[in-house]
Amino acid sequence: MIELAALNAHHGIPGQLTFIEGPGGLVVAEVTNAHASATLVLQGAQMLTWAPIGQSPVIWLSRAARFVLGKSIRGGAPVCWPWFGAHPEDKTKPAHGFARNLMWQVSGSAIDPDGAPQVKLRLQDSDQTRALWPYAFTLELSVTAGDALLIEMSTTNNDDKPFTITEALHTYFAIGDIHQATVTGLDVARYWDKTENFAQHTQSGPVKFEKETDRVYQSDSETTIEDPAWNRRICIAKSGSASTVVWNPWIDISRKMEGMGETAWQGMLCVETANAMEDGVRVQPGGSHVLMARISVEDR
Ligand code: TA6
Repeated sequence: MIELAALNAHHGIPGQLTFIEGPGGLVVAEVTNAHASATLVLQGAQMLTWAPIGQSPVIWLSRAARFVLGKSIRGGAPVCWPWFGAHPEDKTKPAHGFARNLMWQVSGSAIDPDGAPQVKLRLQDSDQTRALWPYAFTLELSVTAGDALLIEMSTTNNDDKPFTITEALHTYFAIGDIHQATVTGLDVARYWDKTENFAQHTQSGPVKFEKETDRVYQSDSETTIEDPAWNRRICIAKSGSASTVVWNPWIDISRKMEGMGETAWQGMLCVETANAMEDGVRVQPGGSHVLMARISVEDR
């Protein structure tokens, strides 16, 4: 068990950032201040919750989520890295890579100039990661939880050979009603449809939801979730990202999916800041790449 007292002494910020023992004994960084409340679990550097003060949750966390060491938690913002989806050659390797299942180290904390607490977590290669992916790397995730939520993930290649990653901030958003929600900002973008064996299509107008939706869009644009049921919109600005993944499992998959809950699909939607499919990122020895998502919410 990570020593909570030492973590709080080194990285805690009195009244704003505290490390606590969360469900399943997992260590959680808890932010509560005048701007927002948020939680981030050290396992997987996974955001669990975030809401500006006065708003209902913006990041969705399943009520049926299981908190188990070494397993991704259903909801929040799991980190998919160094591959997104199934491993391209070896389906026995973990889906969405290994970063979401491993314990990260706290590498820093601060208050940004707007008064928002910032936490930095780091993951480095180990025997365990090199058995799955044979490269030396540093992966760093920085979260700034204020009126807006800023997530920056930087990949550094510490190896002597280049590598290519696919990746995603697999963010689950809380919405009032999937039947009424739409996603704008993807008009005319090309996408691969996983529900049609990755057939390619072009988006026309806003994305609407009438059935299982699982798509990788080629787009570096900002997207907006329009949520008439809760009378608000969620804006997702990004950089370092050539793909946006849009996912809702709908009824049948939700029933079978671990930690999801039977009816939960009606109140969630994933819009993921990613580099996937053809848009993997090549990182040279000594080089870095930064993926950034900035999430904000406003009334409609
Ligand atoms: O991003 C969409 C997706 O790749 C879907 O195909 C779906 O399986 C989902 O992620 C969840 O994956 P997980 O491995 O967390 O169950």
